[in-house]
Amino acid sequence: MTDQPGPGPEERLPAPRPPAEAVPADRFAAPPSAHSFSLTPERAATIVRQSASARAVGFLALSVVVIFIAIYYLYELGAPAALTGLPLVPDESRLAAEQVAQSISSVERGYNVYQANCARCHGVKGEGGIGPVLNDQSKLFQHLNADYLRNVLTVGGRYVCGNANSLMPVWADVGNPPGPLTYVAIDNLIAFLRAPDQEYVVRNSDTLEPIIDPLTGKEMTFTGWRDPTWEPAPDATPVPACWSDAFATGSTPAPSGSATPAPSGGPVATTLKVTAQNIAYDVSTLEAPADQPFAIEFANQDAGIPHNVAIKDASGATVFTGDIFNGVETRTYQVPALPAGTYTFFCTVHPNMTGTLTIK
Ligand code: HEC
Ligand SMILES: [Cu+2]
Repeated sequence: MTDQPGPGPEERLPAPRPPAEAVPADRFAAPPSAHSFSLTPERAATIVRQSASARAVGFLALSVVVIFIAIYYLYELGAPAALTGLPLVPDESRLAAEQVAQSISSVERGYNVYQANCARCHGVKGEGGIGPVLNDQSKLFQHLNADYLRNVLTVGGRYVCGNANSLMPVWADVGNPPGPLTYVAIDNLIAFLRAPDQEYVVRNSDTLEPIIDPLTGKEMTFTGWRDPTWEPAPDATPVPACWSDAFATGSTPAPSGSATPAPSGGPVATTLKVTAQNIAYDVSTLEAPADQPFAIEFANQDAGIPHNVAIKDASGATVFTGDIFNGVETRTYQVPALPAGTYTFFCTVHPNMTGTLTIK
């Protein structure tokens, strides 16, 4: 092809081909065996072998699945009693173990909620203070059940004794007025309050990492309060619905508050004055002469709240317990003669109300 004009229209492309001529060749043919429809004995044997292996593979695969299901069943739901104790059989189902792990973490979170919100009134170990004791077995046995705790935390302290001026606020954020704690925090708190007396790990409330005691280098732990094996004595009086009823002698004004009989020999020379107001004593130190009976004029100014004055010696033994009574009222306790020494006076109801009594 060139840019020059072509020689003429009869020579345009495509150029006509010469007619095709068949090339002579031998016909290609398969050997006679290809045309036969019956199997050779070798081929038949191979096919039989192959299908047997295929069935074996299938059977193995099925067995693996079946065995897996059986093992997984035992792992997840626990082995039937007949199998436990055999080697390789787990003692505990995974679901049960998981439930235990979750309740442990609930208790550990509840511990933090308690220490942050409740310990200042109910004591770090629930021993009581401004608020009533919580770690008492007879209370934990039935009185402080999960429903009751949820009600107290939702309604506030007035749920306990019907005291509208209760010092204990509403804690649940669904209460009226709403408190600071969410449903989950309350659940964890209840789990903590009712935790059995095993050891738990103190954890950081954000990271949930165990907290290491800087002195010992070990994880800090705490122990649950409730002894699950505890049972009340058959003749025990049930815990009163209102905690202060356990203390109050209320309406019957007793002339002498002392548990020990008033000392004979006329009026005592020394009378100490103690006032309780807002769950605290007005004095932190008292002084009395040695080996002489004396009196304590005790004014309870907290309306409807029980207080008393009790005395323990340096070894912690209680040497005098004044009657517990509700305010507002004043009673005079007759205290027997005490040897010289340093004593502690305290309120039986509120372990954080204490002071020092010096006898000399
Ligand atoms: C300001 C102090 C204070 C704080 C903080 C406090 N409480 Fe109380 N709590 C009380 C007082 C006081 C009572 C007694 C109620 C009454 O009679 O008014 C009480 C009662 C209770 C009771 C009922 C006890 C019984 O014997 O029936 C429970 C349970 C309780 N509190 C749990 C808690 C928990 C849990 C927290 C932390 C979220 C908490 N309290 C925080 C003061 C407090
Ligand atoms: Cu008191």
